[in-house]
Amino acid sequence: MTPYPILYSFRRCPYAMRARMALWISNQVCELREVVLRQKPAELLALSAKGTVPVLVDPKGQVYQESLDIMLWALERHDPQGWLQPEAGTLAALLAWIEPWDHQFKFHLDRYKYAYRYEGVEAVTHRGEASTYLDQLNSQLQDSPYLFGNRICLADVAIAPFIRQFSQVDLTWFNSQPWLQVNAWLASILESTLFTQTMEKYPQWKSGTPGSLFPPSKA
Ligand SMILES: N[C@@H](CCC(=O)N[C@@H](CS)C(=O)NCC(=O)O)C(=O)O
Repeated sequence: MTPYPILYSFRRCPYAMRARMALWISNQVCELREVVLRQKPAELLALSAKGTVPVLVDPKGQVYQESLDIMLWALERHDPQGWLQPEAGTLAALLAWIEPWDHQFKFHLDRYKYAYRYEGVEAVTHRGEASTYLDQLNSQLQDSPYLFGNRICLADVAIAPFIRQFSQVDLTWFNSQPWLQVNAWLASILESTLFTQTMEKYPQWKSGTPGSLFPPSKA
C-alpha cells in the first residue's frame, strides 16, 4: 500500500483548489493524481460512484468525497495557522457560515457562468442573485481583512475559489462593482504563495504510474 494518501484532483476545479490549499498548509503530503474530467480514471470511479473531484483516500483506505471533509481531514491533523480556530467564532459557526455559499451562491454562480446549460435561464438574473451574497461579503469585510478576523481561516479558503470563478466570468463588470473590500480580500488570497503554489500544473495521471507528490517541496 502507498505510504501517502491519494488525492484525485483537477487543477481548475474550485473544490479541488480549496482541498489542495488545506493539504498544503497542513503539510499532509499526498500522491496527487491529476484527473481529466472527460476521461475519469476507473480507479476514481471505483472509489466514488458520483465521480467528482476532489477525492482523497487515506492510508487506511478511508475515502473522502467532499472537499470540505478533505479540508477538515487535513487541518485536524495539523493546523499551523489556526484555520479551524478563527479569531472570532467557532468551527461550527464557520461551517454554518460556509453552507449557503456552497449551495445557494453556487446555484446562482453555475447559472450565471453556464447559463447555456440550463433551459430558460438568464445569466444576468443569476448574476444579480449572486451579487447579493457579494454585497454581504463586502460588508463583513469592512471591519477586518479576513472573514473571521485578522487572519485567514477555513471560511476564507473555502469560498475564495468560487468568488474567483464568479469574478472571472466578466472581470470588467466585477471590477466595476462597489466591492472594494472583496477585491482586496480576493487579491490577497489569489496572490498568496499558498494559492499560486497549489495552482501549479501536474501531468494527467495514467493508471499504473505513480502520481506526483503534493506538496512537492515538503515531500
Ligand atoms: N460536493 C463536491 C463537489 C465536487 C464537484 O462537483 N467537482 C466537479 C469539478 S469542479 C466535478 O468533479 N464534476 C464532475 C464532472 O464534471 O464530471 C465537493 O465538495 O467536493
